[in-house]
Amino acid sequence: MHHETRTIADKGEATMCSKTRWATAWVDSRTSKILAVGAMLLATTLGFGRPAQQITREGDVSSSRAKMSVELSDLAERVSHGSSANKAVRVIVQFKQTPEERHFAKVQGRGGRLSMRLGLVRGGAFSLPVGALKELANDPEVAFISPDRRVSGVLDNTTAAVNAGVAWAYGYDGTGIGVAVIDSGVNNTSSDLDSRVVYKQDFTGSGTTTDQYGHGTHVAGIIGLDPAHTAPSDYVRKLSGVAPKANIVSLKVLNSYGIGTDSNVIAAIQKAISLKSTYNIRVINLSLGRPVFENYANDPLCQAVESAWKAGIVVVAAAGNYGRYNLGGINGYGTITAPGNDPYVITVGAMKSMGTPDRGDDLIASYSSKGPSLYDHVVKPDLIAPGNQVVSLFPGTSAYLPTTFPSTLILGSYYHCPTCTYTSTSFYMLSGTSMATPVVSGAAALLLQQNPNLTPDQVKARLMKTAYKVFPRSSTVTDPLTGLSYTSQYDIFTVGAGYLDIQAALANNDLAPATAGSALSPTVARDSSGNVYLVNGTSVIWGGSVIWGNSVIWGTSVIWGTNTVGQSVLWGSSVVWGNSTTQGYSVVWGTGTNGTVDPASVIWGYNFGLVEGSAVLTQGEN
Ligand SMILES: [Ca+2]
Repeated sequence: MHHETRTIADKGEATMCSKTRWATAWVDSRTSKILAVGAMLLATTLGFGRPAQQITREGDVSSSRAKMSVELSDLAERVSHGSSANKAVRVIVQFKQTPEERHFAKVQGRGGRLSMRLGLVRGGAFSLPVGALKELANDPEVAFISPDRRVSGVLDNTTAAVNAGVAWAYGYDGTGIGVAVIDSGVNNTSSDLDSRVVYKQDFTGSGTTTDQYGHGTHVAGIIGLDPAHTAPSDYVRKLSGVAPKANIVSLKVLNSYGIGTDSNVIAAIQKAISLKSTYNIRVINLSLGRPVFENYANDPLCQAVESAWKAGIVVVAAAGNYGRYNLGGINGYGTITAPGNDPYVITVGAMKSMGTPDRGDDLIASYSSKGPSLYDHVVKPDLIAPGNQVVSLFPGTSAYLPTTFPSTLILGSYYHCPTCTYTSTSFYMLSGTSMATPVVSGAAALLLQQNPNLTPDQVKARLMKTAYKVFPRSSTVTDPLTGLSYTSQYDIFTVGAGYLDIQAALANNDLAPATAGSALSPTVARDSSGNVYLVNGTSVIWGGSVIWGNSVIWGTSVIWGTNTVGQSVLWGSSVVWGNSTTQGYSVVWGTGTNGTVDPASVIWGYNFGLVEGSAVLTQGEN
């Protein structure tokens, strides 16, 4: 079972995971070629050792090989001499004719357990002892046996895009690392997470630690969902969190409508710091935010997260979902939310997996908030990670989000079986930088498991330096409801240092200085000509293109592409660069009327920008 938790369907991950995935009969393409050669040699040897007529007879060893996929064939060879012959493997058996009961009985007679009939391929899916593979393949009525290969799911796409499978293959799964999820609570009704929610506390005054909104459970699942416990063997998709053995500390600060207050969040951060040694809390996940009203040095929410950082905790915060805002011609620039505007934390924007595990087709979500931060002009986000249309844990049928927005619900066909038409009460789908943030939190947990001595700065610098930096120059999406188009540039204020790559981060040994603040996000300044420059300040590691990529940084000048004066540089609006807090505030966040901002309210896709925020959360972007 331990190995099976690491399986993911993506081909690229299969390549990296082959060594530890043998029990589930996965091999990489390179290995299978080697095996194929070995199998041919073996078959030839056997052939020479037998009368010629047996070579072609049904039931011969060589014919049984021909009727099994190469990975199963090799698996069967390996265990035939060992004690693992009774170990079950999930297979699809195809018969030469439409199977009748006697066909299924044949498999069951060899210890197979039928999990699903597959009339379309004249066969069925079974769990079968490895030792029975050869015999079954020798059956003249059997056409072919192959592993019941996993297809990819959306969370699979999420973990695949950031190369999480490699971490699992190396044995990094978050074991022993505590992640504080400061959110709407975590419902651990599913044992996918159950035993690892090690602490719960309510800060909202609701009198319950239950996730009444439905957000925190989903977020916690992206970090720590472990499919090993509950996903039955007949599931066609197994969804896994990024750090599926991490412990979760649930601190509830958002009420049943997803609203909380600064004070609740600050109290929760304080609690997380006080519990740090008890639960080895090394990461705080903040998939929440509210508008920026003042410099981070004054903002109490920012000061609270800085305290956590000083206490040695990696703080990961959402960038915000306001990247489509264009009031004052800002094109979504200057919309990073607090506390994501704080230079000490890791701020995360959202990519779209495009429904595939390969990251090559991934695009930025146009709703992902962009930097620089208002007033302080901090370069944000720091990283981007998959956050669009992510399937994760369902909070229960009475929670606000799934009840209010049926579009978030998914069918059993999504992960259970192709013909399962029931509405899932195990998983559902949400979108936004809220979902991208826990992907990075999970990654931080993996890095800290690998090297517990890393400081928060060192974790941040490692993740940023090793982030994938190959992007298109721009992409455009049209909202199907409004017909409005949004063009995203892949610049430093949109994608930060790049797309999270866990494989690259784990393989890297570079250490930022242990000096506190060594990975402070830099600030930028704009001269009278409109040129934008990095201001490195006390930071010592942001000097060059290593962190940001050549296409966005040249010297200390922030450029986009190769054309520094390109007409399509969108972030020129003076509003974003203004030093007047009232000017910036009123344009970016609006004042009064519809969408009134309550300064005391920590909002997330609700109060301010209610309609758009909700649409992002519940539908994402195609
Ligand atoms: Ca993809």
